Amino acid sequence: MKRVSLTRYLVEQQREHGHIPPQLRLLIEVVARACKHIAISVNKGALGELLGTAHTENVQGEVQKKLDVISNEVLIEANEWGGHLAAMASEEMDSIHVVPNRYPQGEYLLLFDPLDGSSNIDVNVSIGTIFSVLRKVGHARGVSEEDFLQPGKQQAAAGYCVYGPQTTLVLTLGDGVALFTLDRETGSWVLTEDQMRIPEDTKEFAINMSNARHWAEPVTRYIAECTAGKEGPRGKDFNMRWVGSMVADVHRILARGGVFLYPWDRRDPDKPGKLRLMYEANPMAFIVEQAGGMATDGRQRIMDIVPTKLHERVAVVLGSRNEVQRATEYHAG
Ligand code: AHM
Ligand code: MG
Repeated sequence: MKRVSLTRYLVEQQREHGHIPPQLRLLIEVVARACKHIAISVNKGALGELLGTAHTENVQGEVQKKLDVISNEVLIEANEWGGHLAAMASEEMDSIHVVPNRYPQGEYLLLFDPLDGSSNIDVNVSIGTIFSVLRKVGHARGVSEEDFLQPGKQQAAAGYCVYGPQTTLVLTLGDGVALFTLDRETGSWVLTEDQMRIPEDTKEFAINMSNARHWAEPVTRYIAECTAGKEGPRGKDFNMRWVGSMVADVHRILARGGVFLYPWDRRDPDKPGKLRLMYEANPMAFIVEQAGGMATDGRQRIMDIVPTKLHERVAVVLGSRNEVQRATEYHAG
């Protein structure tokens, strides 16, 4: 079997389709390398004294874990000197990180959730890194938060890494979705699946059921119909899975279908949802759509939303097309 490394995949994509500028290729390779680094730290766990809290809070008021902070630093350090970026933004940083003057400025903007699924870090359950790539539009010198406020449909690339039983990288450059698995013996990312497709129908849903009493009516109705099973209006039994790490839940959906919901709820009615639009929902929506699935906030396509701030939150319904469509129609009604 021909082994295709990430580097070879990118070179061949460039030759065949000519849509990967050198700076974007470098960006993807650098992020993938940083993820290997993060994977090593995640693996060490208690042996590296890397578990537990960092005793700090991020801009969203969440207590940071040591590995949240380390992963953020790894991504910043890996990406700031290569000349491919103008600036970065992260779940773990209040404001944007502009590439320092001592390095050349590139044309891309990188956003990331350095370690998604923080509550699972200390319990040895799959966690991951999510990233989104935008172009810096306009040629004005300097870069500000405004430059980041682009709808998700303008993403040049998106991906995530799962640190689980296997370390995997899922990537889209806007031409389908490819899966790479880290070969720990050679240290290289090997293409293990190309053009991934999400089945249009599913019998599996993912939602945090403990919030059921706070949901809005359309979500209550949708889930009630799923749990009513064969005897209910859907006429089939549904299964439920909730890892609590979006990367792992989305990856399962990419692999075998399903629907993931993190809806608005009454616990904090002023927040549109829990998940963050720019570095969680948008990159996942791009991947899911590229695999034939669908992603909405219950009303509109996630990638059409024009962000008004960096850390904006959003409700999320994504996965198998027919289920997302149904849940979204319930909201419209
Ligand atoms: P994080 O970025 O701080 O880890 O939070 C996001 C996570 C998602 O990975 C996951 O889907 C969700 O929060 C789980 O939330 P809950 O603990 O409410 O089930
Ligand atoms: Mg997250």
